[in-house]
Amino acid sequence: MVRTFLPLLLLIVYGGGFADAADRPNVLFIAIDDLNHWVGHLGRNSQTRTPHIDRLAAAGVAFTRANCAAPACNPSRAALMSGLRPSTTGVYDNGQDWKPVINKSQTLTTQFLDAGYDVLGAGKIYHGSVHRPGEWTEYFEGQGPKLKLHPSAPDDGVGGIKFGPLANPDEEMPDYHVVDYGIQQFQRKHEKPFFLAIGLVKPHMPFSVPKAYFDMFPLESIELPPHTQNDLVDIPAAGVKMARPNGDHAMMLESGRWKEAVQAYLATIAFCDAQVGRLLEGLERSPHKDNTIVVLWSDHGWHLGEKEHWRKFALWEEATRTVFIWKVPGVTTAGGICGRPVDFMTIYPTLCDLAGLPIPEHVEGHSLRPLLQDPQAAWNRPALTTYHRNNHSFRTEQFRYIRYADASEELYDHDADPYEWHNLADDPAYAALKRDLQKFIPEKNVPELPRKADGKAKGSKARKAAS
Ligand SMILES: [Ca+2]
Repeated sequence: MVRTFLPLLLLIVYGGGFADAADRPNVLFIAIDDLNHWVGHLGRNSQTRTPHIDRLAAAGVAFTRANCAAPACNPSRAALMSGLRPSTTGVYDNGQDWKPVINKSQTLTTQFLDAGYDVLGAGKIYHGSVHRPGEWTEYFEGQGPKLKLHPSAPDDGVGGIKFGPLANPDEEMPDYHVVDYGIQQFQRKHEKPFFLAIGLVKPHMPFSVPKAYFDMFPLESIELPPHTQNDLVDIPAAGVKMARPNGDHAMMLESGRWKEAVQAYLATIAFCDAQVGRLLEGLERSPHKDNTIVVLWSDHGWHLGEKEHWRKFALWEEATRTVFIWKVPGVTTAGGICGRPVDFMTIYPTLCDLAGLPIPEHVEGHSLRPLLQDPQAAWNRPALTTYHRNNHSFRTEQFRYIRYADASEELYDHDADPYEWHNLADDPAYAALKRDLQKFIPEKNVPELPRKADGKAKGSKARKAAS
């Protein structure tokens, strides 16, 4: 008896409960680009319209304090896909090549390939849509777009902040084709379980989508995000340097077109949401709907003038907090809301855990399984975001603590100050809190890798419109 049962028992123990590769769940991994917390269910912006993302949130567990590992595309995605923080690899910003410092054996997709999955990718998963051979079964690179501004657009934006409605219909948008690819995979017969990574490039700039989405947000109805005068006066020089108030923000104020940029971002989010909706409907209509884990994340947040800052590239709430949703058959319960502070280093180990794959030794994050099962479960660590060497931001349920490389600091009490207007770092009452959070500073903070020219700078105007 013992001889008969032992191998089966071992398989169950080491296979996470799945006796056979074919029994493992599929994974739908939805990567969004530059979507901040302006989704309906997070309540940060009452004007945003994201019914499909909100429907997914209501069907599973929505995290309300999810933070990226790094507030820029390249380091955020390299960390998430490798399990290695920027402080471990030296990939801190765009333009730093992750490929020489992250081995094939370390990536998330390699774990699923090795476990017998079909690993299918489309669109932007890594920055620049880079995908190395041998780490994917198949990759759909998308189609070169021919996008044209709508005749009603006066121009393509303000300085480096690019926006304006397009003359093209949805069907000509690159994300539309990437979603089509995903829908085709749901309809295909699969011999193996699949890991399907769908990477959407909107709402990344330019905030340019078909005009119908702009029409959803009439300019006269647009409200600016909450902001305060002289918000940078209590911020150390290292923070002001990240805000660059004399750059995009000065130009935006000068132009008088701040509301137009907000309108364009909302429109681009609404387009993104529509594509997520098509993808989710494709899954729901397929035979895989009850055996597919869905995880949706965006690589980081975005400022639209808060703290006199535009874009990501900073360590405040707007740049670091974003959408994060899990729907896991048999694990999550509809309507789950989790307020624990988590960062995206959790995604890799959670997916391995849920699929019954071993979590490789090098992976720095922790599985979210306890929170997926019970969103109120204990979670005793802050979310950590790093931007450039030795600059770290720690988010707890109540506070955000930022410590820059020169040891200057910011501290915000989100219960009293959800927009981070009052820096409390010099108040001695918080000395113990700061010390506690400093314990989470990574032990290793390796030097920055050399920067190469950003790959996105290449290519035609049309290609830029899609990136
Ligand atoms: Ca991005």
